[in-house]
Amino acid sequence: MDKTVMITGATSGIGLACARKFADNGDRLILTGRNGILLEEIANGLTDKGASVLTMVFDVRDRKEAARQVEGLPEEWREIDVLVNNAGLALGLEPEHEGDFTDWDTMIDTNIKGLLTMTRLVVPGMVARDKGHVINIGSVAGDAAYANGNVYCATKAAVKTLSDGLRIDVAGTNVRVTNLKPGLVETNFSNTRFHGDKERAANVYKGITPLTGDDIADVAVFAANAPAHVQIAEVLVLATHQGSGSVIVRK
Ligand code: NDP
Ligand code: 8X3
Repeated sequence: MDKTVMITGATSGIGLACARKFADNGDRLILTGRNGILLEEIANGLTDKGASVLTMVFDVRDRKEAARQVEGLPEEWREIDVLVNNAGLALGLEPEHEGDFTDWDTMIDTNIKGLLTMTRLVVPGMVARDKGHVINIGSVAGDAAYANGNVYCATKAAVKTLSDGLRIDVAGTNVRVTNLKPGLVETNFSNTRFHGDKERAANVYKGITPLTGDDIADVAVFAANAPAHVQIAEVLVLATHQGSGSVIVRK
C-alpha cells in the first residue's frame, strides 16, 4: 500500500498485469513503455479507478533518454519504492549456429543492458533512503537452456546472475531483490518471438492451460508486500502441466 512502483514495459502482458495489480493494491504507479498512446490509455483507465499514475515514454535501450527521464522525475515521484524490471522479449527460435545477429543484439540490449540501465538509475536512490525493492522478471529459460532458446535463455540466465549480484551488493541495506521467473505465460511474447506469425504463436499455448500475466503479477505484489525483514529472493512459477523450460505436457 502507498508505495511508488515503477514498471518497465507496462503496455502489455506481465507489465500491464503488474500495473493493474499494484494499482488494486493502492500503490502509485510510474508506467514506462515505448508506445505513448497506449501507455496514456492504460494510465487513464487506472486513473479513472482512483489510481495515481505517471507515464514515461522511452526505450530501455536508450540509456541517455532513460537517464534524462529518471533524473527529471517530478519531486513527488522521485522516491521509487519498487522497480519492476519487466521490459523484455525473445526474438526467434533457431539453432544457435543459425541465429540472427540483429535479433541477438535486440535481446541482449533489452533484456540485459536495459535492465541494468534501469537498475543503475533507480537503485542508488533506494540505497540512499535505505528502502526499496527490485523485482526482475527473469524466466525459467534462465535456469537451463532449451532447444533453440540459446540467446534468449542466456539473457535470462544473466538476469539471474545480475539479481544475485545486486542482492549481495545491497545486503547491508534494507533494499530487497527478487528474481521472479515465470514459465509459460500467454501474452504478446510469442507473437513478438515469431515476428508476428500469429498461428505459430498460438501453437505455443495449445493443449495446456498457460499462466496469465495476472498470475505473475500476484506474485510480484506478494513479494513487494512481504514484511520488511523477508526477502523473496527467487520464485519459479510454472504452469501446472509444465515440468521445466523444455518439458510441457499437452493434452
Ligand atoms: P509482452 O510482449 O506482452 O510484453 C513485453 C513488454 O515489454 C511490452 O510492453 C513491450 O513494449 C516491452 N518492451 C519490449 N522491448 C522494450 C524496450 N526496448 N523498451 C521498453 N519496453 C520494451 O511479453 P511479456 O509480458 O510476456 O514479457 C514481459 C517480460 O516477461 C519479459 O522480460 C519476458 O522475457 C518475461 N517472460 C515472459 C514469459 C512468457 O511466457 N510470456 C515467461 C518468462 C518471462 P512494446 O510493445 O513497445 O514492444
Ligand atoms: C519465457 C518462457 O519458456 O517461453 O521466458 O522461454 S519460455
